[in-house]
Formats: sequence, structure tokens, C-alpha cells
Amino acid sequence: KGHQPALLWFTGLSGSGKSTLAGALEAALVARGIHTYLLDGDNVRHGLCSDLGFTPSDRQENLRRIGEVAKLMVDAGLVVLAAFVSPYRAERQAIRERFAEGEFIEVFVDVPLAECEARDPKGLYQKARAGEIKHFTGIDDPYEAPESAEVHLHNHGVDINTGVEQLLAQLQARGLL
Ligand code: GGZ
Repeated sequence: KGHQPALLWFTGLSGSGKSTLAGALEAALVARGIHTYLLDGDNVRHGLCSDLGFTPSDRQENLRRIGEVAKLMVDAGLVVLAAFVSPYRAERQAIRERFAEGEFIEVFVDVPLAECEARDPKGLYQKARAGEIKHFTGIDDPYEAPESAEVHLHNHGVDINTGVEQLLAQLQARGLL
């Protein structure tokens, strides 16, 4: 069976490894001849959403635009991988509702806050603790964990291939590969 277009939506705290995992999965999909596009903060927040910050309404608009772009790409037949903190349940649900049943696959990249804070690859948690960054997810802004994500990945103390294998198995089980 050939592949079907879909949106894989990675949600999780800053530093949980969303972009890294999505990038590794993308490489595995491309190696199978699948056409993909990876949306993340690096290619969205500098362009399409460069006018937006991190207030609740800016995050809402950020995610709305990303959902609409992903919708266009899925309509074009791509497997889209989107890696955003997307901390609010309502916004993730709103994006889910733009897609057909089975097209939207929520991937919860679950890493304890203490571990993300220990990793702190960009020093942002330290700045948030010092009050230099306001509304930082997990520190002074909430992260509403998914209650029924299609895939729940514990991305702490495991190597990246474990997560990629788990995701590929899920896609296969759903008939998307
Ligand atoms: C959360 C922030 C914040 C605040 C800057 N809260 O680890 P990163 O650096 O690369 O990932 C985070 C990214 C979050 O952007 P998103 O577009 O994914 O957020 S949302 O889905 O909520 O719209 C982090 C950095 O930007 N960052 N300030 N206050 N993350």
C-alpha cells in the first residue's frame, strides 16, 4: 500500500527533543521515497510568524497559521511534520478539527520539566528562572499535556532511534506507510 498524506504534530516542552525527533523521522521517511516537509520554529517564527511572540493570543495565532499551512501541504499530498511547543489543548484540538479522521497524528514528546531544564540547550530556562523571559512554558506559563495523543513518546533516557522506530511502527499500524 502506498503512503497517504498526513500531519504529524509533535508537542512538548522546550528542550524535549521535538525538532530532533521530527528531523530524524523525516530522514527515515525520505529514505523510503516519501515526500515530506518539516515545519518548526526555525522556519516559521522567522518568516510567516515573525510578527508574533509568546502571549496566549500570539501563540494561538502562530499555531492557527501553522495549521493552515500544514493543511495546504497535506492537500498537496505531503507528509507534514510539525514541531511546536503548542502548549494549549484548545489550539491543538482546533488544528485537529481541520483534518479528516486519521490524517492528524498527535505525538506527545514527554520529558519531565526537570530534565528539559537540566538540558537547557539554549539557556532559555535559566533566563526564564531569572525573570529575563516572561511567559516561558513550564516556568510561568502552563503546558497542558495531551490526554489522548495518538503517540506518547517518553523521550528521556532513550536514544533517538527508539523514538523513530516507535513512530514508524505507528505509521505502519495506521496504514500510512
Ligand atoms: C516557550 C519559548 C518562549 C516562551 C522563546 N515559551 O527550545 P526552543 O526555544 O527552540 O523552543 C521554544 C520555541 C517555542 O516556539 P513555538 O512556536 O514552538 O511555541 S508555541 O507553539 O507555543 O507557539 C523556545 C523558544 O521558542 N521560546 N520564548 N516564552 N518557548
